[in-house]
Amino acid sequence: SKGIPRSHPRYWSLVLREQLVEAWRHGIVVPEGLIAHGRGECFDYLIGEETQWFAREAVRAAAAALLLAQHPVVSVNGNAAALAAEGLVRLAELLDAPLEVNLFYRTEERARRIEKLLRSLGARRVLGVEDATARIPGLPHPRGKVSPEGILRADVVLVALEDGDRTEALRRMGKTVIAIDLNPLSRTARMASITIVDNIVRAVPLLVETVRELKTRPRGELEEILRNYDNDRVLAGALRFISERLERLAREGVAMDPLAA
Ligand code: PTJ
Repeated sequence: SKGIPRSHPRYWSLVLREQLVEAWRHGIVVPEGLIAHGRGECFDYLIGEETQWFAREAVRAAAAALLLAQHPVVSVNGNAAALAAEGLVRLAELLDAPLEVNLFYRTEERARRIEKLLRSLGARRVLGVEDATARIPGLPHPRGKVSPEGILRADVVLVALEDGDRTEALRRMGKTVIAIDLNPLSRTARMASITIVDNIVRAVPLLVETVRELKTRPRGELEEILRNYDNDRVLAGALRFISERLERLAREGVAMDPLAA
C-alpha cells in the first residue's frame, strides 16, 4: 500500500486501515465503520492476530451449515465490502447463493456502490439494493429492510461485523446465523448460532477454502460436523484462550529493550 513501508512491524494492520479509509473515501464504509474496526483490532491483538482453534472449528461448522442450507445468503455491509469483497463473492459463487447488501446505516446510494463493487468482482446475484421491499420484524425501518428473495426467506445467513440487534431478530425468525466477529463478548457473537471469532480478512479466505474442501462430502458427514458443533464451547474457548494468553504474557514479560534487538 502507498506510503506504508513493508518493513514496518505493524505493516498489515496499517494496510487494513488504509483499505478502510480508502473505502470510506469511495462511499462504501461509514465513519462509524472505522470506529468499529478499531474495536475489532483490539480483540485481534488479544487473540494474537492469528486464526485460533476456536475459529477453525466454527469455520468448519459454518461451511457445513452453508453447504446443507436450502437458501443460504451472504450478507454484505460496508466494512465487509471494504475488507473481504472478493472472498465473499467467491464464497457465494461456490455455494450458488446470492449476496445481499444489508446495511446498518442504510442509504440507497451506498447500497448501490457496494453492489457495483461486488459486480465488478464477478458477483452474479446481488440482492438488497433495488429489491429491499421486505422487513425484518421488530427492527426500525432502514435497518430492517431486506430482499424477499434473500435474507427474508433464507434458512442460513452469514453476517460479518454485524450489530447484535439484527442478529437477534434473525435468530427470532428461526434462521441459522453465522457471524464473523472478533469480539467474543459482543451481542452478535453471543446471539449467533455459529460464531467465528477471527478477523474477517483471515476468516473469509479460510471459509472459502473449507467450503471447497467439504463441497464433495456426503450430506451425512456435513450433518455430523454440525451435530458435534457447540457454539458455547467455542465462545468459552475464545475467552479462555485470551485470558490464558494474557496470564502467560504477564508471567513471561512483554517489555522490549530497543537496544537488545
Ligand atoms: O456498513 P453498515 O452501515 O452496515 O455498518 C457497519 C458497522 C460495522 C459500522 C455496523 O454493523 C456496526 O456498528 O457494527 P458494531 O455494532 O460496531 O459491531 C461490529 C463488530 O465487529 C464488533 O464487535 C467488532 O469487534 C467486530 N469487528 C471489527 N472489525 C473486525 C471485526 N470482526 C472481524 N473482523 C474485523 N476486521
